[in-house]
Amino acid sequence: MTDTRRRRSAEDYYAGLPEFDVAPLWKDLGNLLTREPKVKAVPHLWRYEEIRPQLMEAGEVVTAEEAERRVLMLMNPGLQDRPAPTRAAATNMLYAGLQLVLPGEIAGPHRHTPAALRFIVEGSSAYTTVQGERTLMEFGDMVLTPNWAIHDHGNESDEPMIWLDGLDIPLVNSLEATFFEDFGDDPQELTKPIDASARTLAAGRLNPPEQREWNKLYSPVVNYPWKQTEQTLKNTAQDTKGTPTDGVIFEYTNPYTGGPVMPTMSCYIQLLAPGMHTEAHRHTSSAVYHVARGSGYSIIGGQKIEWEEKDTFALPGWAVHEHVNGSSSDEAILFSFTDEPVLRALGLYREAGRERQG
Ligand code: GTQ
Repeated sequence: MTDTRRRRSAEDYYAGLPEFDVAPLWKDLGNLLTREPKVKAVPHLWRYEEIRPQLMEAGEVVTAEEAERRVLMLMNPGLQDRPAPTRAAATNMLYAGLQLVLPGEIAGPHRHTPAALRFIVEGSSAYTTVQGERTLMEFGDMVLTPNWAIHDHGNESDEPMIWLDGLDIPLVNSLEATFFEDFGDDPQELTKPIDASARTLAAGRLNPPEQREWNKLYSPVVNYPWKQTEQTLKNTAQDTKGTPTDGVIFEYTNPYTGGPVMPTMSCYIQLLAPGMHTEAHRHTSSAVYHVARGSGYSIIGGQKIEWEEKDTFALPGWAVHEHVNGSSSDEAILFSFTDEPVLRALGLYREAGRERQG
């Protein structure tokens, strides 16, 4: 049988394809399968000195109760053409925000599938209650509110409380796996002693028998207290300058597994000795850094980010970076959270050394 059809022009062929909801791979291959990650997030600094007044003004515009959570979200300028559910992002998959709870305020209990962590920036002894366990928070404490854990905040002290929120909202929204449930305005009932997990578990070496039954993907510890964190850093810094790329660095861990605190995000604390200039490297994971102590700069993707105490900055995935402690007398301490556990779990974590940029 002979085919008597006249072949259409290629142009007509392409024009006809959308009608069938198909498209030619060969026209798009280079966009779909890039030689390296094409990262849209940009290196960015949020200066506390600038953001704090904006946040305090939010305290006059809206109550914590009205707002549900009074948070200024840190919006990465490179991601602002995304749709709303993933635009609120400090890096590709990480959300960050600064939250204010004023004296006497309550942010009522709720839960959601995106997981959260807090790093306390300012204030003293406001609380977060997680699944019936209340923790009183101090500067530098790192507090977990994992996937689907009921949590509420309140401030019974007489000073404002401000902390950095880290959540995996862009990731969970990309996966279309977000659920949310509200439990009203009253604080949840306390079913455990205050700071029970911090007092019994944070040493990380002595675990109770319940570790054998723990079947959650996250750490049983609610609060990783700054006192212990800082002491560990300082003790170690007396003996060593730590790793070439990160100085003295520790990962916060789930004491039952030694693994990251949550399946989607891991947290680190690092100390840069006076004058330290780290080696440059890059990795596919992204991170949000917060300056706990000291001042200096980081060079990220060729851009100099000059940071001071309480500033927050974004490290996009695959961006070459190095950190410099700008002081010749004082230590610098950086807190960070990262999406590294996701990339590792999926076999997508890569790391490479690079020449310094400055
Ligand atoms: O404190 O529960 O920054 O639910 C975003 C969503 C904080 C919180 C955020 C939240 C919270």
